[in-house]
Amino acid sequence: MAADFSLNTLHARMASSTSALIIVSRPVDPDCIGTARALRWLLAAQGRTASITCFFSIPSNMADFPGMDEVRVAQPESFDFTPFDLFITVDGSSWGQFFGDGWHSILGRLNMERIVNIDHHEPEEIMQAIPGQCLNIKTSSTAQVLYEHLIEPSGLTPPAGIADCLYRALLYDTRGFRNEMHTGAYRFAEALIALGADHAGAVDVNFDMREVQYLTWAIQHTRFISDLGVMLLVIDAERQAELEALLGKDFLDFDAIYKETIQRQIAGFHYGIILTDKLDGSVRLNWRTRGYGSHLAIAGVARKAGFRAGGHRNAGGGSFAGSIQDAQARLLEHLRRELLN
Ligand SMILES: [Mn+2]
Repeated sequence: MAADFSLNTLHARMASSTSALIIVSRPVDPDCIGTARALRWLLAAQGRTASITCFFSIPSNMADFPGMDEVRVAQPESFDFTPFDLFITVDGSSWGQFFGDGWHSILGRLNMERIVNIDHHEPEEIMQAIPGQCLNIKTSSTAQVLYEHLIEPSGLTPPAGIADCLYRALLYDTRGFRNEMHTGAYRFAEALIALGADHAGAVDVNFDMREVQYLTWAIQHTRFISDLGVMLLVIDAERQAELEALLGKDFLDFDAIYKETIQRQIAGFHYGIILTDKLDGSVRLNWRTRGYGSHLAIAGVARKAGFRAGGHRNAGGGSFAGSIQDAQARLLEHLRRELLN
């Protein structure tokens, strides 16, 4: 089994490491942070030193996540990687999710043999580059991968605070057991509750008012394309200026309610797509697909339309090199081709 081979490699790498760097992914969310904190605890409990680094800014909705003070935010270009003998990337499948757009030159400074990846996304370029060093299991969350393959077999008991982080990761990635349900997710949840995870605290969500403002704005700007069952939100330069005036520079951090309540929840609309002009000659793609029933995988259609695409089948993202007009036209053309033929 590939997983066993990777697990052995992972154990060997961890056993020979004295100072590990755990690198979290973009989007910075409860799964990557919760998993990173639990991994750091596990390594410490085994007598090893590890630190957690994030090469992106922390979104405002993650500022209150328990233990965020353990996460060091840094610039990858000026970061000193030399004190570390192991690099563990968690909860992402492509290099840019960890090292940003300049990932290629960053990788050139690292010993590729000292990188291991722990993840639950569709395998992508990291798997292609270092297949024997990836613990990639298709399951609810990277937190569950870590728990089942490293924490539980270690025989060590995580403290309540760590169980709580893992529980928040599980709830976030499954949106409260609605999506990405895989074998063992409830068992994992039950184990975390027994270890002291605070369920009431984890589900006590108070949305930022800006999420409501984003939702209102986004609904008004969404194109409901009935014959395709597609909801398309295009955020071009002009609309970005509008959003920035409304919500500030980090307006993209406030799309959670829209994504969860609109994108895959409206009868007759199976695909929720957002195209955002990155204003650097490229376009960001995000999608949510209804998980129930037989629907197209957007990643495949997007790739045919010239996008890079990855993530999960029903929730993912990607990018397009070119104008937002071209991105939109090509994606719609290919969606039409696939959906109406
Ligand atoms: Mn995840």
